[in-house]
Amino acid sequence: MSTAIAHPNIALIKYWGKKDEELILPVTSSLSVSLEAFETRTTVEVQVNAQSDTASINGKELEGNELQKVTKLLDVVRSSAGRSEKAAVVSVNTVPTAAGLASSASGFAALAIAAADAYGLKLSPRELSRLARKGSGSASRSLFGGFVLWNKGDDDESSYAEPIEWKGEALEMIIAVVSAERKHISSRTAMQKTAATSPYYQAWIDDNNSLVAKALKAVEHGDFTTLGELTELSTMRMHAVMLAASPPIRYLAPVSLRLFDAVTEIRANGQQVYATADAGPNVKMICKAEDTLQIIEKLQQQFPEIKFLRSAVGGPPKTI
Ligand code: 2P0
Repeated sequence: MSTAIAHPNIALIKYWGKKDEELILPVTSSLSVSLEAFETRTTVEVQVNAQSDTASINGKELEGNELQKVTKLLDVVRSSAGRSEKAAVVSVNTVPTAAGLASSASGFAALAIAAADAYGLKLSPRELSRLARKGSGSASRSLFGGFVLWNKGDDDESSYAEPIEWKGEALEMIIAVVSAERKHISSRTAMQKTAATSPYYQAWIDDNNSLVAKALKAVEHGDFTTLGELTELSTMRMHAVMLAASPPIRYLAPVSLRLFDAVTEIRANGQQVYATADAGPNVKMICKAEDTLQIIEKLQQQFPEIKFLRSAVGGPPKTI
């Protein structure tokens, strides 16, 4: 039996689309930051006599497609380990489900680590990031703490995540929880529809790869201004490419855009904060740790109905 804990991550430079659906090889590299405040804790227990795998998240048994994704990852582990026993997976998520933070990233990262350990596979963090990637793309980035680059690569071997050192001041994230509604269209499906129908898709690929290269330099130089500006560009360009799909895919709500405006205004008044949003209406912001409280205060005045969560930059996953 093995238990692992992993943190979610927020992409600053986004992943939006695959060139290989089976191996989950992305069309662009991406760059993220880990969140300390939340975690997924997953236990994998090998079951000698079981006929099939079981999995639960926060006490709820998974079925259908969700269970299939877990079994698929366990099959990869079993095949490498030369084992065939089924497993029981129990996962506890402290990522607030309403926060719009992809729990699939921390979930599949914790599952990859716990499953490899439970079946006796000794894998390096890089190998574990490749394994987690096959469960969910963004999970490859949750194998490390801090700032993380997921190299798109061009095959299973070369598509992995690695940590990059941030040389700047301490940063924090603010999460504006605007909606607890489930997504009307999953990221996976939305990516496929964007690739198939958006006339701007190739431009997105070319441009986002160049943003990754610039963001890497900004991280290496501790240049928060450039990193923040690139984050907003990658965010808006990701939403733009999916808005151009047919039919259009729109995750941002009117309140999301009002939050982006509020962030621009706070910045104009001298505090550095940059906003991003993923496959949902919630807005996440990145700022200097010394400014977090004041920024939340300003936002709270303007948006009394919204709950603002904060998080420091998270560390790497661990086994217990
Ligand atoms: C990201 N997102 O880079 C992007 C930005 C959402 C918007 O990765 O199909 O759950 O399992 O590989 O990783 C969400 O998609 O998709 C995501 P799959 P995933 O964080």
